[in-house]
Amino acid sequence: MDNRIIISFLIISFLLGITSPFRGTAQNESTIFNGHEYELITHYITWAEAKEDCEDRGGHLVTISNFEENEFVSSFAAVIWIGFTEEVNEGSWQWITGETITYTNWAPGEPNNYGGIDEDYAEMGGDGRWFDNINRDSNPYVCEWEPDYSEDNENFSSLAFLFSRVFFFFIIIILLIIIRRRTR
Ligand SMILES: [Ca+2]
Ligand SMILES: [Ca+2]
Ligand SMILES: [Ca+2]
Repeated sequence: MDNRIIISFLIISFLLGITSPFRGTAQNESTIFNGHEYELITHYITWAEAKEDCEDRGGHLVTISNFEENEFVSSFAAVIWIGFTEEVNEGSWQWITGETITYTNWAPGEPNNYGGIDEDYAEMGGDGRWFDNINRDSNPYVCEWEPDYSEDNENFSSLAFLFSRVFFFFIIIILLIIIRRRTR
């Protein structure tokens, strides 16, 4: 009787181990392009809030390296925030990831600090053209996950998963030995 309870407990522990919380956070509804993951988040919030939300999700507000990436990202929505800003130094636009600027696609006359108001945050229009704007809660946004990041995360997860399996296996063997000795 006691042994049956203990064995049932061991089986349940083992099954729980299969779903142990070691796997990386899966991204729902994300799309992969050139090895990077992208997801449109349809909250209409400020650029700064969008930046923070993407970081909370383990990625960053989207950065654009070339025409192809720009075309791909512009297909997500009519207007989105992108991770380009000159908030640190007026006149010196930078990607939030610190990556080198290899491509820009400003609309004619932009960036323009429209109406004499200091606009420091870039948004992409549906045609893929960029505009500077103020930090207002006006746009959805696209988060991006770098390929190296997700690979490291997966490798770590599968390693942790393997260790958790081996750990459970040894615990069960040890407990079974204890049970056998007691019942003799
Ligand atoms: Ca990018
Ligand atoms: Ca500005
Ligand atoms: Ca502008």
